[in-house]
Amino acid sequence: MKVKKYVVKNMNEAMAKIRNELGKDAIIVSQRKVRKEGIKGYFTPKMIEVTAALDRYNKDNEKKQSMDSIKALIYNKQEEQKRALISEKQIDKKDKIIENTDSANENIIKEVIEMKNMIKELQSNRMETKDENDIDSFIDSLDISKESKKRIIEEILKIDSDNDIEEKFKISLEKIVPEYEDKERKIEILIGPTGVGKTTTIAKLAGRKALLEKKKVGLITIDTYRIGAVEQLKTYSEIMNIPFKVVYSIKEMDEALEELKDCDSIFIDTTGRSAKNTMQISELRAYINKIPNKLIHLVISSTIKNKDIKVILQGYGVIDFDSIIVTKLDETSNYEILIDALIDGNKPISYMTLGQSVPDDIKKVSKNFIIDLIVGDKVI
Ligand SMILES: Nc1nc2c(ncn2[C@@H]2O[C@H](COP(=O)(O)OP(=O)(O)O)[C@@H](O)[C@H]2O)c(=O)[nH]1
Ligand SMILES: [Mg+2]
Repeated sequence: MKVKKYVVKNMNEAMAKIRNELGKDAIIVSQRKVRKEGIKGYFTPKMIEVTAALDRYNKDNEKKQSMDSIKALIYNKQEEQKRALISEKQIDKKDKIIENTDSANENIIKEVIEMKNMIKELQSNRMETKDENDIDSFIDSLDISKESKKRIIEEILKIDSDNDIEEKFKISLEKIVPEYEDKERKIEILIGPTGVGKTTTIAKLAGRKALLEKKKVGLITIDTYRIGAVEQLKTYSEIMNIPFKVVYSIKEMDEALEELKDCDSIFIDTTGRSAKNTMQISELRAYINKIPNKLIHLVISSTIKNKDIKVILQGYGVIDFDSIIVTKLDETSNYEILIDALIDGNKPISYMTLGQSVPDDIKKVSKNFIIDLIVGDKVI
């Protein structure tokens, strides 16, 4: 801490001097009107005495250095006081700077100001450390992948506010969670691993379109591998009385789409593929590439582990899907898995499914809904 007094005619002069001598980081500690010393002082306008300080304390210093600087400060002050006692009051006529020439009282005031600032600085350093510990233990408590933790910490550190860690977490999610923009496309395709709920979700989406929106809906399945898979969707199509086509080859896809051309909406169900089997995924991609005017949703289950989510999203990453549908949220209360899905997938979540009931247990979700769910402001 460097403190200097300036006796000047006006504040402009003071600012120029402070800037020149102490630099732009100096702060003004006090200012008061004074007279020049001696008889002359009564015949000249009052001057301003400005005290400015420059905090030279380096935030990055270790504790030892801060202790050293306090020791040095105290030593300097003691020396200063000794000098002050034996020296005459003087004004340096050249630049009107009074340095180390004030009374012992003024030195004490100066010292108190410096010590106060020093304590403030040490306190704020301690708070920063406490804050960092808070962030670490909070992030550690989240059941998410290492990469997701890193990403959230990055966002939290960008936040320049006094909010508590939970609020900072929420603010960071605002940056991470994208909003799903509903693109009206005639064809919607669901892809994803086996058993996550693709067929059930197709039935829900088709049912809502047909029953609630009164649209003409068609269903196609290319899931001809699993025994019973065709029957499952066929049963739904019969209950809802909507046309249903089974496609066994890429060529048949064109024909099925042609036959359903009068429909407002067509939903296509696919076979569950292992995300690790690149051959199977490439085959699926070949089917999908043939389909025009489409929206692709990747279906994942909220009941799987974080590391599996990563594998699925990486494996399916070769297909340019538009959104993620998260199923079976009724079976878990770990909504943190949504963070991994969003960060690993880098795609918005469009729907969540919350049970086996067709067509009721599905919900289109907004960014705010997802954030509230993750931070615990909402339960489902
Ligand atoms: N609890 C619960 N079960 C679901 C949900 N969605 C689907 N399922 C069940 O998950 C199982 C697999 O669903 P299915 O649609 O056949 O999955 P697919 O293999 O991806 O087509 C079935 O027993 C469904 O009833 C859901 O949101 N919640
Ligand atoms: Mg299925």
